[in-house]
Amino acid sequence: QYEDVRTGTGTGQFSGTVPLDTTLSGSTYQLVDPARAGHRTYDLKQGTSGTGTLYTDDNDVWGNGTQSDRQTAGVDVAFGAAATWDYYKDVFGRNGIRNDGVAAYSRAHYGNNYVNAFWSDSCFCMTYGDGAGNANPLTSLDVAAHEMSHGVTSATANLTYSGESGGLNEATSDIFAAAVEFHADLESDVPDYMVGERIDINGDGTPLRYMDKPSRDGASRDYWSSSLGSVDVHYSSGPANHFFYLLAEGSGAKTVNGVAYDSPTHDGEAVPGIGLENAERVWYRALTTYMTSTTNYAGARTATLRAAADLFGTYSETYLAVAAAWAAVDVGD
Ligand code: ASN
Ligand code: ZN
Repeated sequence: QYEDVRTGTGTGQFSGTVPLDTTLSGSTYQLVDPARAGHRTYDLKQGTSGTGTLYTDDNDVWGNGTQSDRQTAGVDVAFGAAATWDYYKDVFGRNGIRNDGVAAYSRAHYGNNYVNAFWSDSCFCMTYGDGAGNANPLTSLDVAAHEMSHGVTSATANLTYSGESGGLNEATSDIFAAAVEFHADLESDVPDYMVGERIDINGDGTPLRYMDKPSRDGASRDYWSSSLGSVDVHYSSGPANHFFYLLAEGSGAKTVNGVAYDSPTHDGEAVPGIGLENAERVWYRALTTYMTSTTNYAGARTATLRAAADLFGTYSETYLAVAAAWAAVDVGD
């Protein structure tokens, strides 16, 4: 099917003004992205099922950054899907969520006062609520990358969404949410190791989750313990997020892009950072090559050590840093 490829411009609430790949059908532009397998973005118009209405526009200038414009959320989630697609393609050569060149789709304006967003395997789609009260729409780049990465996890390790494997599933989405932010490197959304910092879901400007010291949110665990498997998956992700931060940036106090972090370790031991991009490669290879649906924290340690051995050599500096970062969150010795 012939598609007339256009480059439009959108202004999201979080993305700022960004280029958007769109499609011209007759005299109407559609939020259909021909550069990324035809990813489509829909306005659910507060519905909770089906696809609602495909976003269309007369002049290929989308949204104005305010919530009262229905297109604004569409711009943010279309941009988030594109940036996440590009991240997996550019960094890992992954061609879409299932690596089969098939696009998912996105649905904005789900329900009323819905303060969440989610991935669904059954529709192979991402869905975003508008928030409520103080909480902004759940449409920021890290939220989109988090949800889309649930699709990647489903298509690869398929980590079961409960117990320790559930925490690793959640951590995988947080890890790639941060990675996508750094890769996109937006001026309007300075890359950081926090999740949901633009949403203001707590109403006091604090993020949903912190990776340098997960317990900063008041609920996430910093370290593995034998009770971790009975903790909600959004909090049992903590030790793996903490591992990842330590592996990327190292322990102690550090400022990245003007944001201050201070990452503790279990026994006060120092952990060297190997850099974010190397840490991403280790986690991605572990996820796609060695983790399975039942992988627990001990298994994640083994999987990442194997990945580091494949990528950098057994007992390489990187391999030893992986071991040290796990020990620092009390996994292995
Ligand atoms: N936004 C949540 C998440 O992706 C939805 C859920 O609880 N699964 O983790
Ligand atoms: Zn999640």
